[in-house]
Amino acid sequence: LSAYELVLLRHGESTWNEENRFTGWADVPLSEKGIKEARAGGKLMKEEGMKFDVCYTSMLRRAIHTLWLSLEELDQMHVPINHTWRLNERHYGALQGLNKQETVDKHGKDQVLVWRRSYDIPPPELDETSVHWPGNDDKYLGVDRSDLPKTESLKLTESRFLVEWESTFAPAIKSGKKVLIAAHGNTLRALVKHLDGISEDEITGLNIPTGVPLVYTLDDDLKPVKHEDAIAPLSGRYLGNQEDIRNRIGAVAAQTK
Ligand code: DG2
Repeated sequence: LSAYELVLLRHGESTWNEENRFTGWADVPLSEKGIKEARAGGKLMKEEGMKFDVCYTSMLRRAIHTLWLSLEELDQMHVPINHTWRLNERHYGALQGLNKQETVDKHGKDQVLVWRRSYDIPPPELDETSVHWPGNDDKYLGVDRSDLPKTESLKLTESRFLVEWESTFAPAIKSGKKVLIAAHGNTLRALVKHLDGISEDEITGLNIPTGVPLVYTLDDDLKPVKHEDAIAPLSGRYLGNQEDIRNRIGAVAAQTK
């Protein structure tokens, strides 16, 4: 029986996570705390003796930098890194840059929860004159303009991410490569929803903490094998102090009180 392993890592805290602002495709750096979290994530993987053959990340510096720092801690900086916009965070549309709590004060907690966590309702769209429209960013010159979002629900994020899962990530895992994916809160929610077959209802309550490696064991069909330390509805296990991790998951949910 062959078992595959896949490690997922949300980037460390960004400056806009720290300021509690909707980020999406805005390319903000890690905060000081985020840099420490990224290094700590790398140390945890090193303690487990993990070795990687290939890494995938987004086009956004908070995920890329997190990957660099964790590979440095792992002493595996030679491992190839591939970037794809399909791992970019869910585009937060016209909410990008706004403070999450101020948005609650203006639109109400329920509306903001719909924008943050509903499965298929996207936040309000931005228009093509906005600095937040990816068509105005040279990083995405190689991407078909019709693929560039003006806003995205989790459902839309999942469908554009799955293209890369099917064409690249899943074949790499099945070829026996040890894969590390460094990405974002909502792209990783989309990924674990797909892996664990989490329902549209249940995914609304799922939050992913920054900088904590999440380790999946997958069977021949890339179906997850439930780990005894898994926090439901996930089958994978988070590395590190489990109580601390639960607190950090709660803090993500509490960003909009
Ligand atoms: C956060 C997630 O993305 O925010 O876009 O604001 O993972 O890149 O920091 P990340 C953002 P929430 O959906 O948890 O509000």
